[in-house]
Amino acid sequence: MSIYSVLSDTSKKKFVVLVDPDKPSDEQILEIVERSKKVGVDFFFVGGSLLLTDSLDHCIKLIKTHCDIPVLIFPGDSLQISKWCDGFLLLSLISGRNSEMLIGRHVVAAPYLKLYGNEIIPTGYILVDGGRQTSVSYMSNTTPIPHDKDAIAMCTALAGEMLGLKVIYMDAGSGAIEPISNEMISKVKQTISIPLIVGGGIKTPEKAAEMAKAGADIIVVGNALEKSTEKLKEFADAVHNVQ
Ligand code: 1GP
Repeated sequence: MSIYSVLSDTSKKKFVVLVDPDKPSDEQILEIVERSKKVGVDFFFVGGSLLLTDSLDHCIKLIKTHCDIPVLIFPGDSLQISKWCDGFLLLSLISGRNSEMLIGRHVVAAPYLKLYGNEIIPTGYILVDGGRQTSVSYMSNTTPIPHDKDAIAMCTALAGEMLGLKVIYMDAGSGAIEPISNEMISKVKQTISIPLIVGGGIKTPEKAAEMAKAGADIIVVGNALEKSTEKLKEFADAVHNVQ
């Protein structure tokens, strides 16, 4: 079964754990994997705005040798490519006007992605202001959509769908103070017919459930689980229990 066919089955909400390959030790990664298996985490996203080590391959292989949960690369730049992943979110940063992030880096990455045979998920990536400048907005040299400008987010997502992108990922950025509002999620969801991934600054299972209820098909959590995976089950259950 292709990754996209699972991603696009919006009949059941999905929960994703984001792993920054630089940060956790092998022991921590294995702990995340063991807990994730028990609670039915749907995917791992692996990547970061700026990696300081060449840990990407190692991290993906470690996860994959210990579980069957699909691993998708959520790339911070065109260096974050691996033949070991199950899928690759080919992000076009459609909230920005930096041509490198819209198409430039993709040109560099494309031959490697073809060589490795990764399943490509063409993704409309939309950054939304989460109350402070995040690594991703700084590194991508783009301005996020203002937090309360729902109409801009709706039209951006719609244009992404019309261009043929297969999923929309709305992100307040890792460690955002304010996650994306339920109103914006709900309006974007009503505007598009492709799956909607939402992440950035989601600190509690209750918030994750609220955002899934508002219309997010897939919820991504990174930071809140980095120091401790204690709440992983609560997060996964909170999202999975939303009808
Ligand atoms: C960031 O959406 C992800 O790109 C996750 O954000 O680390 O704040 O959970 P957090």
